[in-house]
Amino acid sequence: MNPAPDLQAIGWRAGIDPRWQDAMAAHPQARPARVVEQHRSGYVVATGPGDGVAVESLPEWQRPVGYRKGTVAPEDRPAVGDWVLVEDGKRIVALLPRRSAIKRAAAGEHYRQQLIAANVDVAFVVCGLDGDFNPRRIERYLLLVQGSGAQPVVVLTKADLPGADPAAARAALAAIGELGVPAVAVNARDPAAVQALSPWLRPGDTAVLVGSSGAGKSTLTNTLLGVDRMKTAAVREHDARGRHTTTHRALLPLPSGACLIDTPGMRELKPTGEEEIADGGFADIEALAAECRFRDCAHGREPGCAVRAAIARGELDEGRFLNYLKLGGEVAAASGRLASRLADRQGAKPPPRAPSKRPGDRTGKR
Ligand SMILES: Nc1nc2c(ncn2[C@@H]2O[C@H](COP(=O)(O)OP(=O)(O)O)[C@@H](O)[C@H]2O)c(=O)[nH]1
Ligand SMILES: [Mg+2]
Ligand SMILES: [Zn+2]
Repeated sequence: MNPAPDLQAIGWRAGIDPRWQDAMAAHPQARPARVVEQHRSGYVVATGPGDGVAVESLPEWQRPVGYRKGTVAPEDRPAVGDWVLVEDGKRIVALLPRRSAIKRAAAGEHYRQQLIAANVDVAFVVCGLDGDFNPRRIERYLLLVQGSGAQPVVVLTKADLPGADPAAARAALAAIGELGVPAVAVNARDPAAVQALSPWLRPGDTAVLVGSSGAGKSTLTNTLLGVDRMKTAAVREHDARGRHTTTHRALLPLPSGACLIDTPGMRELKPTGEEEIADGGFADIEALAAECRFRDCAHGREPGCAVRAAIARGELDEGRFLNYLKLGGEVAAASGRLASRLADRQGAKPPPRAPSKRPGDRTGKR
């Protein structure tokens, strides 16, 4: 199959992923399309720039996500950036395997994952150089992005503000720099300045913007688009935080030939339990910990603790160490919850994954 140039304008890569063959053979009438918007009520897909259509999808993807044995886990349902097969231009019949997925754990009593974006090449971790600048938060984002298959790039916005100090920010992010993660400081409102991101926005690339509300994600999107497509918010002065103005995730083709996914600010970015703690830029702390006298050193008051010694010598930032402990604890707790969910699911009989609609099975109860 020779995809139309239109598909290439929304991130279609040359050739077809060999893992897609089975799904394509099972649905010979269906055509590939990309999920460009995700709403509570359903999906909008496109086969080219600017032609989004609302489509139906499989009933098992429409059921409430709440925990029920045998329901399709949220990370196995389509998300923005996914390639899907669409029949008659109006019905998603299959989700095609992903080359990358950025996920977090959803808040709530039961373990659930939430997909932030799929099939992305680059994740721009956006943080303002204003009062909201927070290296600890950037470490958290990196931890979640590193294992996703997408390349992280830190984008420090508001470099034009009087108090902005890009050099100090880069110094605070030195350990992240050691991982080879670039940090670019920009004025997100300035079209010339945002050209600094063009190495990651080549034709066919898909990038996602992540970062807290008010960081400048929608501003960057608008500047890169050259038009104001996304609503932006004035920052409240007392706490430098913006209001949530981006209400859904959307994939937008850029003039450069790349695609950009803007996301609503995420208040809580919890690890899924699949992360590697060193990916948050903590490899140096892990190396120090290996030098502690006790193998199970908790780096508290144990004698011979190499980590505490490094903090005392001023060689390790204590705030970064505390974040390492906090994130490490969260990853460990989440991986425990993930393991018990997997065990649970193996115990439960999985539902038949019918490719077509099954009328009469609308309640999702079983
Ligand atoms: N001066 C300046 N203001 C910015 C910059 N980036 C974002 N802003 C402002 O910060 C506020 C929040 O930006 P917005 O793009 O809505 O943030 P989002 O929540 O991450 O999408 C808006 O008032 C923007 O105009 C920047 O680089 N420089
Ligand atoms: Mg926004
Ligand atoms: Zn120790």
